[in-house]
Amino acid sequence: MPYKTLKDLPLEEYFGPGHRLCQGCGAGIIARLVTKVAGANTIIVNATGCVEVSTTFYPDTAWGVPYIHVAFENSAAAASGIRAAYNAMVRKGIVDKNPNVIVLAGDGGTADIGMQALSGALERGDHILYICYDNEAYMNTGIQRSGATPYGAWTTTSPPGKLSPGQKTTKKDLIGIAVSHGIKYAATATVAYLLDAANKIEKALNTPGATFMHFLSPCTPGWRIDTANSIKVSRLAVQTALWPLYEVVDGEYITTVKVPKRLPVIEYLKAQGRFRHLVNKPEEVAKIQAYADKLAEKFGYGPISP
Ligand SMILES: Cc1ncc(C[n+]2csc(CCOP(=O)(O)OP(=O)(O)O)c2C)c(N)n1
Repeated sequence: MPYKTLKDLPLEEYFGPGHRLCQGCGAGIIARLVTKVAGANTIIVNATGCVEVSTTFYPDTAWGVPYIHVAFENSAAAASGIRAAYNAMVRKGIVDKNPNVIVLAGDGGTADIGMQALSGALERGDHILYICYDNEAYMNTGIQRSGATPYGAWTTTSPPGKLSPGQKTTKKDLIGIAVSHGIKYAATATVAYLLDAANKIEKALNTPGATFMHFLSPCTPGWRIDTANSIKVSRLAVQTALWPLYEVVDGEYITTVKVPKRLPVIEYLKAQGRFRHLVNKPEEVAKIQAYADKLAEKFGYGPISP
């Protein structure tokens, strides 16, 4: 663990203030942390989405490292190509250092639209770090559901009503999908646990081959939360076991942040407007609680404690 406290993080900043992400946006915190840990010798490959539109307003850029915006479908393929080009340039002595190649893509760009390119890169084992910042919907285009939207959440395309709880399906298990490709390192993270996240980014970058990180990224307009509450809500996701923090090293699942006393999921649900329609429906809350209980069992989180 290279970082024991947040004070150990590099002071250098490669993701500047002046980006136009919302106040309280998780993705801005993730971009800042990732570039801090990765350092100057890094290339960011960014799929279409909030991060792209909000950090690259012509003629400005928030990026202090080389950055490329690619189409939604092919961010992992573009990263593979950059890696192959640098491998060749290092071999030929044109450059002496191989950069970190890091993809940043939303859940729409990962769980749905960019899945085939991601699968190809993971299966080939190209040495890239793919980071999905998961705000649990297509936020940039106005909050449409994705394959990573959780059960019961309101979005504009999963509206709750008499016959609908909101989103009708559960989230895709992106880590499970990534791990099934035989990669050596995958991890979950979120912005309320920055030290845990920083150490995972470092570990992923130092692991040969393809690595994958799944970051829960609060979205204040999409989750219907106050801008001041995004860290609190991200912490509640972990404390309720809806977002356990773990890593998968060579196929072995290891919990990195233990939660001996769990909170009931209602605490997470009632903190967000996107679940407002569910909080007085005990049968729906029970379904989400059962989902969290399974995760708690898998990752060794403790019992619910008042
Ligand atoms: C192939 C394609 N389909 C749709 C769009 C329109 N589009 C641009 S951004 C976006 C939402 C992206 O969602 P996500 O990947 O979850 O990232 P977020 O906006 O939440 O950051 C969509 C649908 C597009 N640019 N390209």
